[in-house]
Amino acid sequence: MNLPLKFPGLVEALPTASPQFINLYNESQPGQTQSVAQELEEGLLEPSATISPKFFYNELGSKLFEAITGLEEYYPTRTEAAIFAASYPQIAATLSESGIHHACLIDLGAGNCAKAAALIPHLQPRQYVPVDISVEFLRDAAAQVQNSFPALDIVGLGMDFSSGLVLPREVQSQERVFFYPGSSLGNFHPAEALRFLQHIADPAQGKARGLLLGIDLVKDTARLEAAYDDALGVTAAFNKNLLLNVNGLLQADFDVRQWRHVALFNAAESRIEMHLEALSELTVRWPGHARRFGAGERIHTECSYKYTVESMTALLRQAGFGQVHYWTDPQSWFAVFWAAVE
Ligand code: AVI
Repeated sequence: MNLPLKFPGLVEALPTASPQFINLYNESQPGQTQSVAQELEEGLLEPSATISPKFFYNELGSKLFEAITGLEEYYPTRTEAAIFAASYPQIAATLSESGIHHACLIDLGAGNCAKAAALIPHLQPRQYVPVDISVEFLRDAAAQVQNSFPALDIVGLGMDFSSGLVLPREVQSQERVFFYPGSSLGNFHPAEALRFLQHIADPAQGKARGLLLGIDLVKDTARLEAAYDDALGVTAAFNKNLLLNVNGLLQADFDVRQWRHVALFNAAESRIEMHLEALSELTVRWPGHARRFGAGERIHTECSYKYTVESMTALLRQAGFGQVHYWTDPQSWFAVFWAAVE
């Protein structure tokens, strides 16, 4: 997962050659023009207040997200895992038929590296590059991958790739295969998703052979909404914890007891929206500013776009990818795509 904003830019190497870790986070990355406080303040002062979902993932938020992935209602994680488990041989064969051998596997939002660790025996990459906003988070995970695959060259990268994906020269320049599971692309607005995909497919980059992508599919509204509003209230806690994180980052005085979790499927936009709704009229203060919220007024905290096989195929083609293959589960709830760069 993309984790919080707490690690200064530095380049560190462990005593052993692999895994090595490179932290590019907080260095001047494309698009990083504002401070965290400015970004939060701007969103809160908009007529319809917003907070970026990247602020979900402080330490507690990351734990809450992990808990979400184990919930009965949150089908995407286990459904994607089942698709991979059933399809590894075909996925490996598809890549091999495209002439891809000993790839450099670039794992976007690698988190605990578990999904890639299951893929590695099938793809047999020469290099594995887990990328996450927190290089600290990657350390233990990458060390475990290294234990399981001692000969594999591992380069952990700390970077916020949502604002640009410029890879350092330590990353193998040929046969790059991007791995973006978990439907995280769905948290981008479609125009941003297109830009992100275009960047990966861009022949001017010249290095990518393709993208292995996991994406959640459109389905009935009740199932979608239950996945984002579970009976135990874990997703509600995940959403409200955003306010605690903002209190820390902005020295604001949000009181989580004054807010209600709202999750709804916006069919016209094909997205789940998460909001926090003020239970009564209230004012939130932070140094130099205040924002009044009326009773029932909302802060928009997340969009999770749901695609069809057709709409995702069209987006991949529009982004410049060539051949597109996909695998899905028996209920067509989730899909794994292989999009080749030709
Ligand atoms: C990380 N991302 C793909 C999750 C999703 O389903 O959009 C984040 C999440 N938000 C609430 N539950 C899970």
